[in-house]
Amino acid sequence: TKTIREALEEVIPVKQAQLKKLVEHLLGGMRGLKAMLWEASVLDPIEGIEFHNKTIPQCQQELPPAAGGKEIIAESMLWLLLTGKVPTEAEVRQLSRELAEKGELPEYVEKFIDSLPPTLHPMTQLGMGVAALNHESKFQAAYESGIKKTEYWTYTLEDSINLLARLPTLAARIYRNVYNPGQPIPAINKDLDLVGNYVNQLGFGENKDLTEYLRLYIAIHGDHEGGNASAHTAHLVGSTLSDPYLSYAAALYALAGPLHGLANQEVLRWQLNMQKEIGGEVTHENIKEFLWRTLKSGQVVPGYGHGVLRNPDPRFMALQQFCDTRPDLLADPVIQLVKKTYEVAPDVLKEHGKTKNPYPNVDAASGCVLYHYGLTQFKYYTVIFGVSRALGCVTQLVWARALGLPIERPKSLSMEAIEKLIK
Ligand code: FAM
Repeated sequence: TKTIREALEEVIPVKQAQLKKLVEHLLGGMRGLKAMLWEASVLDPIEGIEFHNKTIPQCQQELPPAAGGKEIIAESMLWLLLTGKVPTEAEVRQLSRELAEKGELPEYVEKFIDSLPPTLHPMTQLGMGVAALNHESKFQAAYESGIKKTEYWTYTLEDSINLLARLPTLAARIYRNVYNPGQPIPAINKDLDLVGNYVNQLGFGENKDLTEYLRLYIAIHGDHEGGNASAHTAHLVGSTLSDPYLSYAAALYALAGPLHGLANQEVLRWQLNMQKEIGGEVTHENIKEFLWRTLKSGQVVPGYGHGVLRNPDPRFMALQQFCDTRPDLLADPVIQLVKKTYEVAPDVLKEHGKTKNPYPNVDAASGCVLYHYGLTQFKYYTVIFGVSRALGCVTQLVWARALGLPIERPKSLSMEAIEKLIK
């Protein structure tokens, strides 16, 4: 009698051989497959992301910043994503106030988060906290009471606003628990924007440059059309009429993968290793050697490559531009290393010849500025991405319910069925 392991050991090589034969017919990760409606943004391989046809520089020009600030804020971006319109300053201030008023966490969530071991990855904690917030879901309660389909979107919007309001408070509490246990968390300031409050609660409120950086960061990470793993997950889970909390909790666990959002944590770890190995004098030559060592050891170069983009990511360019205007950032050795890596990595990746896109994505730049400003715990970086990506995901949830989009259910095929198709 065979064990289940022995039975599998026999089947796997047969399937592997079958797959090899079929490989050119399989849709590798559904790349390029047009299968989803997503209104808020479209990703062009060359031009990069456009939010309702507006590029990042256009958004920087047109969207109202925080009082006394220059960068795009989360509220302006959310308004644009949801409505397709540029908000007025008064509209943005009103939205900031609404979010601030709804930002407190329920006590049971505070207690739950405080009970988690500080060694549990911050992204795992964030997803758990967001899922627990579904206790509060207005959509779920209304669904149970028997609402009409045409009313779904209003309850989805209400949950979405509550989720967006609470995400930074939750994320800041996780930061406090993991890195500064016992430290008090400042109360939400009703006159401040969402990210202004988030930075305050993280304990960096005095640093106006970091606040501006995170405003820009959170606005431009907000949406990247629908096919990326986190956005698609939120959409898929939401299509079952799971409420926005559960849908977004699922999305966060897609974001937590190293090929997706966790790449920003990985980039900084990798760049710091590079710095340690290279030592004093950083030249293009020794960066190249380090890149080849990474590639030859079978690892990916984190922060490079993309499923859709075939040019440097305009989000990377916007974050680089932020550095270019500040002498303290330009003088930072890690920021210089990121810049120098960008000067050589595309050629190395072209020569390596595997990746379809040898250029940097947003994660190549996002962590080094945080590091410079003293937010040095890079296991936390994806949480910041997670605070941001909710903007696009909840926008889609509201529109999916408003348009009555159906449950997602693509067709899968076995290898035999594919073979029959291509014979
Ligand atoms: N370094 C080394 N090899 C790479 C590479 C990189 N940066 N990017 C792609 N490749 C390889 C890839 O592993 C694949 O190899 P195999 O044929 O051996 O499987 C080959 O090149 C073709 O891949 P592709 O078609 O160019 O890329 P995919 O669309 O399959 O994957 C990424 C896209 C982003 C997952 C991939 O480029 C990658 O792993 N990059 C590094 C991780 C990263 O930075 N992720 C963040 C992406 C980001 F924008 C985000 O989600 N935040």
